[in-house]
Amino acid sequence: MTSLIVGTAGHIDHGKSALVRALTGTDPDRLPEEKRRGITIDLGFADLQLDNLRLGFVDVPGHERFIKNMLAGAHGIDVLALVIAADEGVMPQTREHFDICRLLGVRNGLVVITKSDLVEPDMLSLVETEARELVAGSFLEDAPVVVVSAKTGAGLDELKRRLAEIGSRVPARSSDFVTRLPIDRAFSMKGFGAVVTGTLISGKIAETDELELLPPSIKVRVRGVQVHGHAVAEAHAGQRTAVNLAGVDTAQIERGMVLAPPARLRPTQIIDAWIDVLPDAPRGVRSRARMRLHIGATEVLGRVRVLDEPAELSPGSGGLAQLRLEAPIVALHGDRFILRSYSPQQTIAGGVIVDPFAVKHRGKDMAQTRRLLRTLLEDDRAAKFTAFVRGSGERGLRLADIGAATGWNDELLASVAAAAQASELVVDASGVYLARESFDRLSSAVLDEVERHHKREPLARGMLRETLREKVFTHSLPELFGAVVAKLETGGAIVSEKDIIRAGSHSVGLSEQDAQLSERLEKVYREAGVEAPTLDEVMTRAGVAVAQRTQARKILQLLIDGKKLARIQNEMFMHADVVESLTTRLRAYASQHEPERLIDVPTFKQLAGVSRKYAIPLLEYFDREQVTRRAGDKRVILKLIAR
Ligand SMILES: Nc1nc2c(ncn2[C@@H]2O[C@H](COP(=O)(O)OP(=O)(O)OP(=O)(O)O)[C@@H](O)[C@H]2O)c(=O)[nH]1
Ligand SMILES: [Mg+2]
Repeated sequence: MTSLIVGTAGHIDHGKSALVRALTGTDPDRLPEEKRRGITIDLGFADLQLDNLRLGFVDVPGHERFIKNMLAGAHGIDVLALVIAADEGVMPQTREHFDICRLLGVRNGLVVITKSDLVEPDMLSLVETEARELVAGSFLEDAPVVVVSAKTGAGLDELKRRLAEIGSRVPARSSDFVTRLPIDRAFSMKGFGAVVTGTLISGKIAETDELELLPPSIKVRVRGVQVHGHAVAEAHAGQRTAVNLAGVDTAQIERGMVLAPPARLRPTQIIDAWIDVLPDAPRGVRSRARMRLHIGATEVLGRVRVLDEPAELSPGSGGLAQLRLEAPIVALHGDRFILRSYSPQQTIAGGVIVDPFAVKHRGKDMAQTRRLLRTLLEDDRAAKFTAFVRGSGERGLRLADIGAATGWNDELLASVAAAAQASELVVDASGVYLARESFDRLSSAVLDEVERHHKREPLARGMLRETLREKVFTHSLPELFGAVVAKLETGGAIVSEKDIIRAGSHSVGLSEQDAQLSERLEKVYREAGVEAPTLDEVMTRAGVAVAQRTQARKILQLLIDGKKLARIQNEMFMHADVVESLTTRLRAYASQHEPERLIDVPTFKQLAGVSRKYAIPLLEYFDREQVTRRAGDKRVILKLIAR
């Protein structure tokens, strides 16, 4: 069974609703005001079964004032029924509706000349000629023109035959996209709560599904699904769908919001797009002009900034532009939209979303921006993926970011990512996709930064990881820091030790004078043994002049970094050889006191030959180094564990 959406379009009073009723038996005009005034105000719905084909009708108002409502229904159309009354012929909204359907990318349909009972045959052929002229060069160029009367029923059987024929040729909706239902109606039903309806443009919705209502981003649960007034286990793409929702109040739901799987799609307010201005538009599209954007079932105000030169798109021309919206919407790459002027309200242009999560572009990057956006307009998905990633610069993109921009489902995302990586333009850095050139730029920025640090601080071991991250990676996704550093480490360009990063080639080079100073300092500590001197004493014993002390402290740090000195406590240092011989003595003592391996403080003082002043800090040092472990007022001497 194939489900398709048939949309009516045409001038006011041309018989659209009467036609839908004659075909389906359902009057699409449901509002009391519609019945009273005899015009359609808002969208109406009906359905028709033709053998294996299930047609969902979306009937739109012809009145110029209700074009906004017409647009909310026109976005999901598979098959257009362009209705022209035989007694009036082509009228302004015949043209405007047809323009809209063309700009929205409708690909199938036919022309229906209604009210045939009201005119003579030669009038009919005149209207038919007029209709042919209107659709010349469009997707309806070779479409059937069917003449009917809703009043007498003439031509209705032929119309059904034609609809079935067209329906059999419409390709199935792509299954590459995640579920999306733009909401065109929300109401509450006693005992059920919130119900929303819309054309399910991709994916499926089943009972108990968890979904998200966007833009407000509210988690909801599906309590029930209906298609054409009947409860179903699951609704499919291409069906008029009603969903009963738990987790939300009807008052929170507005036409134009979207149902999608949780955490997949994201609202946006800055969009890069391609715009085509209608050849007979009353004006062009200028930068900074305030306009109405109609997309899916929503309307939003915003300003346009033309990205191409010149900064105005004249009637009949097309170009890249940025849309800055006054409220968030859900839009995906490839979505079609309509632009209408703010006042008077006229249809000016249509377009396609290129990058739904755009940034404000800087003039100097404009050429590159335009190149990437043009690549995104082509069909090659791997090239699109690469363009999205390159467009993100040094920030990088996660797969979920590309999913939110395109609506591609997991399988498609994975296969396109693989294809894009094969091109070698894209690097997968710990789940963040980054353009090769950005990866290289970040890598050389790291090397430059580290080198600069070594130049500035030749006696320092290297640079703090955090400082490096702050200097180079402020605009990148957090995973990138580790990924770039790891890559540079593997190549040997840098070495990272705990919280310090240094160049692979960096060794602290000492001048002749500093080397002598270093030796003198080391000698002082070696000779002091366990009687660790204060820093002042060290300076005096090593003969360091007051003016030299800052330098001497740096050299002390190098001795610590190089593990020549051990920090016992604060500024109490001992030579590493001294500590090591103490460790050896401790272990020898332990092996004579198996299996307890216990030692108390007085015994340790004796063994080490130190006073209490040094004994306690030393024992605490050994605890930290896991040579000993405190057990009451004694210590267990731990066994040496081979690493
Ligand atoms: N004689 C005759 N009258 C028709 C026919 N179809 C519609 N009408 C009449 O034309 C008027 C308008 O018909 P609708 O179906 O409401 O027109 P519409 O295109 O839906 O109008 P809007 O929705 O307001 O744009 C009504 O009075 C209908 O009864 C037809 O085939 N023959
Ligand atoms: Mg109507």
